[in-house]
Amino acid sequence: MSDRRRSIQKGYEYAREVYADLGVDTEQAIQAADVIPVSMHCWQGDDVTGFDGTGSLTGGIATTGNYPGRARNLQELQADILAALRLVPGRSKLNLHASYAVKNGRQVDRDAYTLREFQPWLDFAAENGLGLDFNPTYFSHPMMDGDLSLSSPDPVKRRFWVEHGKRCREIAQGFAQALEQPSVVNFWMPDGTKDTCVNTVAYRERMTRSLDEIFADRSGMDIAPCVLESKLFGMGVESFTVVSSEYSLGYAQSRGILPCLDTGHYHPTEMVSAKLSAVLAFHHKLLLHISRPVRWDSDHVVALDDELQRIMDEIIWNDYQSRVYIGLDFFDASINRVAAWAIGMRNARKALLSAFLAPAKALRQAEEAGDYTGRLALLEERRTLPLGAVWNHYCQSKGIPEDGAWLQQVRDYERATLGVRA
Ligand code: RNT
Ligand code: ZN
Repeated sequence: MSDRRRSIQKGYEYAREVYADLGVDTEQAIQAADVIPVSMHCWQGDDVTGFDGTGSLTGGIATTGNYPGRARNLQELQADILAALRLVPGRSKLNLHASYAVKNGRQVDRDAYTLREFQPWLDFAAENGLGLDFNPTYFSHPMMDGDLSLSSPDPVKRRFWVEHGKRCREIAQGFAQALEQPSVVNFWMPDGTKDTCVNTVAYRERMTRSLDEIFADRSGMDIAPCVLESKLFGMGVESFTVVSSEYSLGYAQSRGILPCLDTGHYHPTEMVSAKLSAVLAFHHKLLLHISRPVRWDSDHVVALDDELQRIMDEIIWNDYQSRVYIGLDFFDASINRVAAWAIGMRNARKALLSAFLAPAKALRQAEEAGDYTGRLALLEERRTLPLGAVWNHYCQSKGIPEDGAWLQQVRDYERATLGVRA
């Protein structure tokens, strides 16, 4: 046995005792965390460029940085996704955007896509034991009306995008049937205005009519649940966003679909972790887009910060596992993109593991007894429990490189593969 292996084992033995003293079984925690699906977004690998669009990113979102090695085609993107997933323990799904359609020279546009354009992705998912989630792409396309899609005053453009939404539902249903697991379809549209909008009602009425058409057919909602993602603002769309938080919550509730909460889509002091039990008091399920906003919706790589931990604590401590779909959504082009994926995914999984390892029972007992002093003391001590020792043991037991070991694999991959992309 290598020295490193031995020291991870020793660390784990110590950690197991520490957690046992708090009434927590580390093996059970590992098992429970391992089976929770986390959906990895495909768009970190190519800076949200996709294969079918104008090549430039629109819709008020942006990637910054020009780190070498961006994936430029299906083969490169799939290879990079696998390189990242080799560094992530637990059950993963892949979250695709419609702009990653594989047309192979066919003249077919987004309003007419079928499963055929996504067959290579479906094969890839099946071969690698991945679930698939899906997103219509309402940006980077000539049929966008500036930053308007489903709320555009132009009926031809609106029609095109309504049809796109319907096609995406059909495709996701195909994914779900083939992979025998749900495929979540997330609708995000950048629709809004740069400057003060004086007829906000007209935009919202058009949006509602378009969405109602897309969701009129209720079949397949169980295997391909539909979700509406809200937003506060985008670049060039600063003053008015049609699908704001209130709109998305109200629409989803009244129409029997789900809301999506993206952690970057609120005012800077508003926390998604604080919204989960409020939203789930009235909605059956929701989708999370976990990102990291730095001063604005900057989509930095997900860090293991207080907010990520609070989100996972809320999910796990409240037994919301089956009611919250967890997806990641960030795009950083300033660092190695495979490493960006690995860091974000490993952090999401670490926070999940930490939520299961936390002395939740003791914390609740303190709270119920009115012992807020004890609650705070334990919450603070929880921060320095030996999570890393359990994590490294978990990684090792799954054949995934532990902390300190995975980055070398990325560097090797960079030297052999990313670095030779001209
Ligand atoms: C944009 C939304 C949306 C996108 C992806 C690419 O602000 O967060 O989810 O990031 O669909
Ligand atoms: Zn998002």
